[in-house]
Amino acid sequence: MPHEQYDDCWLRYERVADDARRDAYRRRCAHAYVAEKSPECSAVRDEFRRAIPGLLGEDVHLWQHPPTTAEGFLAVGTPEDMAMIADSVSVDAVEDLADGGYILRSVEWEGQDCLVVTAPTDRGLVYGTFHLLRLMATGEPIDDLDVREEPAAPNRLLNQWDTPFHRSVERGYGGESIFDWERLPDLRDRYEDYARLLASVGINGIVLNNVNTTKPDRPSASDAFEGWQLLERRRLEDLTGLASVFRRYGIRTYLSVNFAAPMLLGDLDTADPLDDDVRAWWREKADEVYDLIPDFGGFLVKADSEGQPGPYDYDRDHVDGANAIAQALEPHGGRVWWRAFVYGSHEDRAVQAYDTFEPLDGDFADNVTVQIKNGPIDFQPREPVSTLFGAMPETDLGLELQITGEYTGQGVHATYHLPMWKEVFDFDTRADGEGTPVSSFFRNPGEGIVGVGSVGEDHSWTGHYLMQSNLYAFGCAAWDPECDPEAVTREWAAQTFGADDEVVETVVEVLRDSWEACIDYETGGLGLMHMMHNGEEYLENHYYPSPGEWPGYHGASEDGIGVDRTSTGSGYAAQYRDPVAERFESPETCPEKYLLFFHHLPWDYELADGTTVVQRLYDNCFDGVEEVRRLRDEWADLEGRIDERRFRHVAERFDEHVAQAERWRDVLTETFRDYSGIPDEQGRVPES
Ligand code: GCV
Repeated sequence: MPHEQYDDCWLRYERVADDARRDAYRRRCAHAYVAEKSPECSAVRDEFRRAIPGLLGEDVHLWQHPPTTAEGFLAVGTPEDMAMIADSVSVDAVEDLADGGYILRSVEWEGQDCLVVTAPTDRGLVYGTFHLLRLMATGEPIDDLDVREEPAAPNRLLNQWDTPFHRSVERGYGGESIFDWERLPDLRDRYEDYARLLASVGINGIVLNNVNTTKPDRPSASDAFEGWQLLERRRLEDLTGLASVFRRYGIRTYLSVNFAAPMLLGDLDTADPLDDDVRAWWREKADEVYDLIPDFGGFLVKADSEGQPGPYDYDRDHVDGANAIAQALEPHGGRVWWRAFVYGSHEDRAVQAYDTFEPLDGDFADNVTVQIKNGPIDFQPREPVSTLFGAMPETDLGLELQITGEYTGQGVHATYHLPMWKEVFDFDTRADGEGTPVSSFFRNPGEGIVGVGSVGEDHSWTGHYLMQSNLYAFGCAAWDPECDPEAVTREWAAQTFGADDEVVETVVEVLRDSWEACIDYETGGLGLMHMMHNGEEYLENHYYPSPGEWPGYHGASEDGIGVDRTSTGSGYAAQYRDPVAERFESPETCPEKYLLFFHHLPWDYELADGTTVVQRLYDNCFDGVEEVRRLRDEWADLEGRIDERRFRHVAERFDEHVAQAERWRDVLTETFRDYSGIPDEQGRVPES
């Protein structure tokens, strides 16, 4: 049943239109046996109860015991749950699968058409179920299935930047937090629906609160509590029910913690990680957490970053800090995710994370993961990949991506991130042809891929119906970084907007082309970035153009533009391994898309096709706006083919998107014109 208060996103389960296809589904899935043994299995049963009536127009018959009957059916369980499963699938093949992996197979059993969903763990049964339902929701045949799937990255985590007790979400554009902290342990249906959305794309962990554990992002009516207080016993007790909701869907709960918690919550006068009392405090706290939430995942820490406390306060380093907390979690199998987002003490912030963390490689405890943003700056529309990937072979690493669109138009612009993430995954850290792209990392048990969340209380969850796609795509890319972006996008569009091919094709095209358009109008497309307004007003922050605030990031002067990050500048290029470093070091070989990130070049520097730098910047800014106009027109053509609510919402967003893209174009091109004194060849940029 559709929810009135909020959208069903891609789990709509609308009736399958094709009669023959529906009959085929009915033959194998109208009856089901799901092993009766775990919270995950009961979630699977609930999902069939929701999905089958929607897809087939009739209730699913769920057996209490393994059937012996003469009807086709669906069996969901591990091989030991049911003889039929063990007989249909090689037990060794199932046991070889990684946690989360599953097999889906169409089989004949006692003369009947049946289907098996099996896995070595119950979490895999949840994923296998969602895979099967996705096939049915997109009208795919299921009569000849032989699917074997397992995740590439063992940890696929969501980082909520929700600020507890303030109900807000930092950099969230979908309304206030869905988590009603004050009312916990009361649960809302929305929590379960969120867990379903996450599990349907393979996400297996959620950090419930913001990495900024002391700082609310904006004023709130409630000033009673702060995020770090989630570690108080009574708050932890309140969280147990929420953790159970996520557990049913194979999702472990994590918390962000404040490094100074022993002082904030305990009565210690230090948080020095080498102090015995501090270490004992963390041990006791970890024991308490696991006592209440036995499958708790661990702690995420932002330390010595943007005003948060950290080991530097005690002349210790990141290893000391991370390991002190890790030793407390270790007996419980918990893990510290320690962020590498540090800047402020180097003239070029790009070099700092590598300078700080690379020398520490090999010193972190086994249950520490160093969590690194995809690029060296901060989730800009396009950044070169962080130099830390491939530089810390002795350390478990996590890749942090941003699902929410902090710098890509927030809840207004339709900017799809999957093509950006693919560029990150495909980046070859050695360029030596030996297969070391970023997608080949994050395979160790302590490694993974992390997405900064985007959901809020809005009907659309993400503040923009089309931007639900970023959440979906994140899960798919974390599961399989080598995924085909076009296939993922089509799958999302078909589940979200139904089986109308024209709608699906248009949505796929709009999403595919949106990212490059954003790069063009927000940066000029040659590797510039970070030219946004840093206003005090929450909703203006990082949204409007304001290159004048950030001279160091674009390096514009009368003689040229760009930042010298070669050996004559900050030296960032040399942090890559050769031959990548060599390639970035010279403007002749540096890819055009990163050119001005690595080089300060004259305005009239000639690019490969003979166009000057300044002219290319003008052209790209104008092309970006044209592209957004084209995407808006494509969307407008869908009127009447999708429901009014979503059509209108996206159409209105597109009007604003075009207006804001024009604003970016005008501000940037005038800046380029003012510094360079060189007019646009086509006369589009007014003389000031
Ligand atoms: C959660 C940037 C963002 C902050 C964010 C920070 C981080 O500075 O603007 O909102 O804080 O990154 O990733 O820690």
